[in-house]
Amino acid sequence: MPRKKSLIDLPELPAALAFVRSGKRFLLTSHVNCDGDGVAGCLALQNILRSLGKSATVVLPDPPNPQYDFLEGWAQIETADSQPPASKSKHLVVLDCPALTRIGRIEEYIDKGTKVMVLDHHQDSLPFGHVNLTTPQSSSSSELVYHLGSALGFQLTPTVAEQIYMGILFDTGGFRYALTTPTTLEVGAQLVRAGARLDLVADRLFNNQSLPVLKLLGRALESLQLYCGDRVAVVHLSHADLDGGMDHIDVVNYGLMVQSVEVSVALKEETPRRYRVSLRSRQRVDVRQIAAAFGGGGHARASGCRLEGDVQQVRRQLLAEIEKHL
Ligand SMILES: [Mn+2]
Repeated sequence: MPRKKSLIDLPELPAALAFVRSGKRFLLTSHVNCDGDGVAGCLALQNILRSLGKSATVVLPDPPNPQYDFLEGWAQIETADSQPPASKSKHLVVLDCPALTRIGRIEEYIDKGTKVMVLDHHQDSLPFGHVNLTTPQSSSSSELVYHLGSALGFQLTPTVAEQIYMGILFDTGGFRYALTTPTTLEVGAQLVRAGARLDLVADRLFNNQSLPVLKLLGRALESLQLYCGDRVAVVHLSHADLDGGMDHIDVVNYGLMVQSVEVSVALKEETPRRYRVSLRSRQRVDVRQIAAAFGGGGHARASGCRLEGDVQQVRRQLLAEIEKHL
């Protein structure tokens, strides 16, 4: 990567560089139900650290989604054991995670001597690390890995370029969401120049469903209903649907394809009567505030929370809150 002035303002960049230089063995992790940005960012940072002669292991709270198995290093990702390791890691990097409460069993990998660095781009990110390389100005945590690697003088390889590119593509929906900045596009160009195969990554990310899952998507769309004068779309997936593999589709995005819809909601019944709620908005509504009203968080255009009850209760509660913001 060219070593010139950083493309983005990161006040804690010097502290992040010192953190990397002071460590020998690094553990890299992300939030529970780690998404494409978290997986790709961890793998890219692992390669950057190894290029500096460091040892780096990716350990996630749960098994990574096989959708990302084309990324080099995916098969070596470890999953947190119920038995945490006897010797705890001294340097832990937590990517794409706004709060320490969201790393699940990885918490058991930390003791008083563990130095923690956070790389995150959520608006509501808490500075829970000793070093916090965080800014909502970045499209993704993977983009932050690019800026960190660049400041470390890392020479991009095709492998790392492709990993970072995938994380960015995932979080920006293919450079389409509002969190895409001019800097994101510049970084994207550098990554493609360095060998990221943009057609392959887009294909693997967006055209990578099995036929049964695609059929389930059809069923999910059948459940789509409009509320609040057709400005809110709600899809509902039962526990049985999720068991069928429906969890692998980001069904919430489909609600926004309806012209009149401003806010799209997906209710996924993770366990009976416990719903994971995903919220998306087209332009105006800050769905992070809606999620926050129920203890959740995220971004202005994409957020989530959890609610308990039967589907009618959950939907009623959400619609009452959404209506305040329409
Ligand atoms: Mn992210």
